[in-house]
Amino acid sequence: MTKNQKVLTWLEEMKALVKPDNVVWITGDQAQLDELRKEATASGEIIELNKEKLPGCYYHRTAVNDVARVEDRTFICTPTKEEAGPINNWMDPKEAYSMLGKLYDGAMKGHTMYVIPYIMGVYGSPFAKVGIELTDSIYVVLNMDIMTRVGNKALEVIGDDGDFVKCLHAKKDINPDERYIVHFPQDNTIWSINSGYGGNVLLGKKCFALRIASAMARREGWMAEHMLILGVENPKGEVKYVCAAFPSACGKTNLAMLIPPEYLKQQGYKVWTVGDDIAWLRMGEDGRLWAMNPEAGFFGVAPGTSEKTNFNALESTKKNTIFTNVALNNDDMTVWWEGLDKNPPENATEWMGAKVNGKEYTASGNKLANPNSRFTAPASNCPCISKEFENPQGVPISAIIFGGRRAKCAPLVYQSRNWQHGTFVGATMASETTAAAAGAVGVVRRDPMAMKPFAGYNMADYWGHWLEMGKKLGDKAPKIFHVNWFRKDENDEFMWPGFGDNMRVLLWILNRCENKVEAEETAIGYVPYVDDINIEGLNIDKKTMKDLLAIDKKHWIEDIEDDSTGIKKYFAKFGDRLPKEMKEELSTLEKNLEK
Ligand code: GTP
Ligand code: SPV
Ligand code: MN
Repeated sequence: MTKNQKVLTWLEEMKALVKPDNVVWITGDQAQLDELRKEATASGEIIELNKEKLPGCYYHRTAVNDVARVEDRTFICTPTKEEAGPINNWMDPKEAYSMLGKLYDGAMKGHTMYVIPYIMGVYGSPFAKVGIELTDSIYVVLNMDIMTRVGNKALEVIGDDGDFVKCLHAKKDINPDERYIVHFPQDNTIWSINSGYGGNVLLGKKCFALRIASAMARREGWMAEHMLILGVENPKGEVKYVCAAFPSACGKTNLAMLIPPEYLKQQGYKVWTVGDDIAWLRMGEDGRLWAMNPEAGFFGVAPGTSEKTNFNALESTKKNTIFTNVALNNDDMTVWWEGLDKNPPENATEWMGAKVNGKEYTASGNKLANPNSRFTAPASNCPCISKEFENPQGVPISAIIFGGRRAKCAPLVYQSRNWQHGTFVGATMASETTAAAAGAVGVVRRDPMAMKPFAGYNMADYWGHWLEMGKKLGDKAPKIFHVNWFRKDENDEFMWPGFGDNMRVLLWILNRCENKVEAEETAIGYVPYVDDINIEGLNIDKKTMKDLLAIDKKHWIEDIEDDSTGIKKYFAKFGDRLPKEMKEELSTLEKNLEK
């Protein structure tokens, strides 16, 4: 398959460790993948769905204890603990290899090991990078085929001597007590064991394209970010691109594929999707910041996805898609999840595998689909995929948007004063936790740049790297904004309609980038004048808009001072490594709030 000695040597070592019965190289050939689909269907690992309604689609359930990323079992194994920083789990690399080596010993006995060479990024792009994942799971092979560019062309990219990211995954026995997702940034190596769920095992995604890549990016002077990339086309046909970093299950896929409200559609506005989860950013020859989506598919949250909320995502799942942990409609072999429509199937199988009457089951408050159930869909299925999706150079970025779930505090949108302040806005982001990671849901936690679970090195150094990038970009740097679609009123209801109507906020952002609209300078940055966010056709009054944009100094001071989640407590964790610019920005904010 390859003459690359680094690949062959590593493969021999790994074979000796996990001792598979045989080894199969994934070539990227469709006939081979078809055979694997047949094999996994025969064994029950996947179930083929309705050939007419969902051609090429399959259904899969993971173990009940294995339905989300496991952040407490995710490790960054840098030579010293300080390099991993205070908010990553750390193990000494030698100890980690030795401890895990024992778990992997013979883990693939009796099984086939699949060797998946894959490209993160556009084939032929100078910014693309290659990984090779070894796995004992056909489900992983089929998902990687959708999410990345797999097969011989990846081997071609690394050639006889090129480097690659070494990824080892074994399902073993899905024992949660021995589940580990471990990264060795110095060795470009990822070891994952005892899981079969998404972000824990599709090692090109969070493990490589964020944790390992963020460390590479710092060494090489670029950025790997948990960001969607979208293009807004105006009626003149000009397209401006923005990136947005929201924590897991906080609306990236939805924003990336949004359909503008009627009044804007009629004027000719359109949104094009370049990526929905990860962006690799670097300075282009023109001095601007350019973004490329390293992925080839969407691993999207199913619940809440409907024709109304995200038509384009739903359309993307109509063929060649894998559904994980949603509910099955046994009558016509289609899928269902909460929020798809109001008709749960009567003859259903819920996500844990029990046959239930879906109507009665949901009526008594049970969920048919796991809240973190997902679809794996090829990006090429997406009706609004950007024509720049395959552009090896990526797209130039006008604005970077941060955001999270904040019932209080953060207004609908505000703009930072400059890159340094914007870096502070990103660094102090907080959000209520979601089902995308194992653990409590709805708890406010700091999630800087939506990268808390994904930075492959010390977060303080990561902020330093952001500041460095800002210096390099100078006045060509994108403008930095913060949004909050999730502000709630006293009845605990979302105040902002969200979804397609977020376009109204995007337009304010782009107008700011082009100096087309004034804004009010406040303690936290620039906030829109109420009349500058168009509410035509919305069931929202001026008073609500005012509330959505209001800055309650009390909440902001609390956000800084809070004993458990406050910014001060948070920054203190990083000790001397905290960039001085972040301290400066904090004291500016405090002074502004006192006024
Ligand atoms: P990951 O794939 O985990 O990184 O998530 P994501 O950031 O892509 O989130 P996604 O777009 O899948 O949205 C997650 C959940 O938030 C879904 O249940 C959506 O229905 C909901 N959501 C998305 N956008 C909005 C919005 O503007 N308003 C409200 N209220 N909910 C939203
Ligand atoms: C996320 O949790 O941010 C995801 C899903 O995009 S996973 O691939 O599981 O990380
Ligand atoms: Mn994500």
